[in-house]
Amino acid sequence: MHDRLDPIIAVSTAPGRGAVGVVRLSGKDLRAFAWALLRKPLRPRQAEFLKIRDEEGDLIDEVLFLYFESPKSYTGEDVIEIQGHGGAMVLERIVKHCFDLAKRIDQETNNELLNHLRLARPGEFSERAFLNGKIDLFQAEAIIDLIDASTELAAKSASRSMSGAFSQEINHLLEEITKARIFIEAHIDFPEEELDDLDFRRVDETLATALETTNKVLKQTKNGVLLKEGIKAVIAGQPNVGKSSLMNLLCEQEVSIVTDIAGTTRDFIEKNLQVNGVAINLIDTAGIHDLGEEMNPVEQIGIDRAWSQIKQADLILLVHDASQRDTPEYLKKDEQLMQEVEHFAKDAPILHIWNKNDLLSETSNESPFQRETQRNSTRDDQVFISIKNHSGVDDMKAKILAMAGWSEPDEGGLYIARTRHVQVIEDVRSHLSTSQMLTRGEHRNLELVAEELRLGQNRLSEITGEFTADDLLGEIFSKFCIGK
Ligand SMILES: Nc1nc2c(ncn2[C@@H]2O[C@H](COP(=O)(O)OP(=O)(O)OP(=O)(O)O)[C@@H](O)[C@H]2O)c(=O)[nH]1
Ligand SMILES: [Mg+2]
Repeated sequence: MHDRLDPIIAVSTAPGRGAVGVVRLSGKDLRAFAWALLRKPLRPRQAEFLKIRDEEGDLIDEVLFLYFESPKSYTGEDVIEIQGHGGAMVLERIVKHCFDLAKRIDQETNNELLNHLRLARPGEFSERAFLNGKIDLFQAEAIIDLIDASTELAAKSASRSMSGAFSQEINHLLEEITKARIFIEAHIDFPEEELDDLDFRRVDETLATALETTNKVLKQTKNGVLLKEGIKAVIAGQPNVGKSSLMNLLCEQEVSIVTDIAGTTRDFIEKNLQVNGVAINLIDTAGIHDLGEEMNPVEQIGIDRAWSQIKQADLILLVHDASQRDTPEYLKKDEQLMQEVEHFAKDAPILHIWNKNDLLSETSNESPFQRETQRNSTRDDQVFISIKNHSGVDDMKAKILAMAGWSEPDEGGLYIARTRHVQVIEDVRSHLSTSQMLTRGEHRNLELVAEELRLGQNRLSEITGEFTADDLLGEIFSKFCIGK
């Protein structure tokens, strides 16, 4: 366990060459240190030009020096930022000089604290900001998400989360739960004041409102996870149905080879793209079919790899050939493939994409499939397209996003979030539903309602970090970069 009182130091800029590099220090009281470095009166938040020299008096670097006085700093402690030239060696020498200086001050002035100066762990500056109440845990997580953001939408959403807007929504929900809890606990404490039906209806209404807010927050959180993590979507299907054509269409470039020869794609092909701002890791795979007698080892490896991709997918785009939908032999194989994919995909949803719709109009309008097409086009897990004619593409994209768990953001806006938050909010929802059940009918039990609400309240507080175990904190901040 690192001591939370130790002053810490780190190079805050990314390793490698750069015009400027930043060394950052944070500690409860860095005035003596800042004075020893600067040798003139401290003016918080004002840049000072400074020549840093080593113990022998040789110049290490010419830097800009900034001092932020506690509590008006990123960490809430005293913070010093030294902006030097961005080379690994020069920054390392500045850090070493700071250690030497701290030791000297400690010897000369008996400043015990400075003797404990040590290198910061990853994320330790932000951890201190959290521990000192400058930001909550959700905001701290958003900081690293902003740094990691790979799309513009993810970056925008992360900065919105960082600003505390989403924490406010969580706190609002927390207030609603607290309100219901106070009402109920008051009646448990004063049982002589019997609750009548009207009171129970009031509790029921409060819980219904809280549940409504929870569902809204859950939708936003799921969107937030998608923005942060993106999804892995695997294109699968029988040979020659248009999988690689779909890959190229979505990537808007020729990444996969397309020919009319069945078995064109052998190895899987991977590409990162965005659909309406959501990052998708899209994978084209070899057509799956039974190789039978004519065992081709290369194709077999390709098919095995397709299966291994399907097993890891978050979403499967199962492509079918609509023009063969009235061919019993094709249908039989398709049926079997669908069952196998469902089995291996586990929880990943499957979007059925019926391609080559253009070929249908050339056949009879009375085809049974044609009729089914009309009937099914509104189903959420089916879409009919023609890559050749570019028809049905927008509908397909919308369904891809919807199946990935994306809901069109309402006035609540977009925030970045993590799977941990979704799990928390799902648990809160289940505590609220149980509470609601326990206020209704014969099985009313106020003690149990109060307990469910307490559990829900504690669980929700984990998001902002009011109620978070130390090991979870350690895990969260360890994902940060050093110096942040
Ligand atoms: N008419 C028509 N032909 C299409 C359509 N989409 C793809 N094709 C054709 O279908 C053939 C197979 O396309 P691919 O994209 O290579 O199919 P695949 O599923 O990747 O095939 P394998 O890699 O062999 O499994 C090509 O000749 C495409 O031009 C479409 O919407 N309409
Ligand atoms: Mg292909």
